[in-house]
Amino acid sequence: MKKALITGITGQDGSYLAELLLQKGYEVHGMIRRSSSFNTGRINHIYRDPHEKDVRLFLHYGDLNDASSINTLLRIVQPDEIYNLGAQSHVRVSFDVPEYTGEVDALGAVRILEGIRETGLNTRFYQASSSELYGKVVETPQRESTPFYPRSPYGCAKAYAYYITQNYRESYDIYACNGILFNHESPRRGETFVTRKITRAAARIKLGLQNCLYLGNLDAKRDWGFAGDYVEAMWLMLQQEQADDYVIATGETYMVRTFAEKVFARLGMPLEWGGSGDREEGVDTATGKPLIRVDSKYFRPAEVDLLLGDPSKAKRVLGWQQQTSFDQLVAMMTDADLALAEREMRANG
Ligand code: NDP
Ligand code: GDR
Repeated sequence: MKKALITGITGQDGSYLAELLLQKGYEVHGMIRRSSSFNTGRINHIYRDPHEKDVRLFLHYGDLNDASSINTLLRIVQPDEIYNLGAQSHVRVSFDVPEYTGEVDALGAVRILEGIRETGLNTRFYQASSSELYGKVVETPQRESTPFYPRSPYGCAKAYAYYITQNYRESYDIYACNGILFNHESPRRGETFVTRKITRAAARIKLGLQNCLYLGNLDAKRDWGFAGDYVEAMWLMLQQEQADDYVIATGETYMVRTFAEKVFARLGMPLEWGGSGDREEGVDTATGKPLIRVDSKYFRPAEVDLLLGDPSKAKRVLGWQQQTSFDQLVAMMTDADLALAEREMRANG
């Protein structure tokens, strides 16, 4: 039975990847952080008491900032594959906590790679690299050969992790891959990322639980896919003869405002746009009520205006194919958040 270790197992991607690896018959070990309230909500449905029979999912306390916890985990688990998904993953927040973001997102990766090198384990390593590496537009669509121009402390930290992963591959012959993943979303997406923030608020507005949604830059363009499709690509990268780096994307890009329009339209509240800049509003065409307003506090000191990825290498070499379209993603997330808002309303009486 193959053993995998996942950092960031409690996050969006970690939960989908753990499901996938369990389905494939792996023994799955996840690093979790101690927190004062439960942070395992995304994996509770697959977790079983380790005293039961045939349990294949095990959770261990640790932290990417704590090399000794990483080394202990490597020694006791001896994983065949490590997926390094743990990160301070919010770009806007990285401007508030730049040093911490570097510790976790940049040095976290080298702590694991050093652990692999030191223990001499024959472990394959996946690094969660990001389209934020591309940052300011140099060329589109962005592909493996496109130069990097990160625009945030998060992007800079991920650039270090990207290069150190390549460096350990070349220096020590470690099977180490970078998945350069473009934005991917799901009903399990953190609630402060823009897609989920929109679907959650729109559903609550629909049910009268909230009046208005405040957003930042409506004109940013993103290449949004479904997280469930993208974790398959992570696994495929570690099953090849040679380690390499791959872009995973849909090849389509949409503005934040388009995502919002589609969500509100699906809920029967088609929007029209009025005002401009900080005063721009998304107005309900039926009632004339502003449902979206712009708040400049959500603008970033430096923005990534346009992401559009070219996944042709992953298609050609890995045989990876996206399964979920943009419209299906919008529908899936909107419907899930409507159901959640309905539960919230029932709970409130
Ligand atoms: P999430 O924010 O949902 O999950 C991040 C995970 O990292 C959580 O499990 C979190 O734990 C954990 N974590 C945070 N800090 C530490 C730490 N110091 N030590 C150990 N674990 C830590 O992110 P996603 O699932 O969306 O993304 C997964 C990875 O992929 C991240 O590295 C992200 O930067 C990268 N990425 C994501 C993309 C996307 O569009 N989703 C695109 C490209 C890259 P806790 O639950 O306790 O907070
Ligand atoms: P991103 O995702 O920064 O691309 O990073 P996010 O959803 O946070 O922002 C996408 C775009 O939407 C604009 N935006 C807003 N964003 C947020 N969060 N909140 C708002 O209110 C808002 N209004 C407009 C942003 O300015 C931005 O242009 C995600 C993360 O998952 C990273 O970890 C990952 O590496 C990249 O995707 C690829």
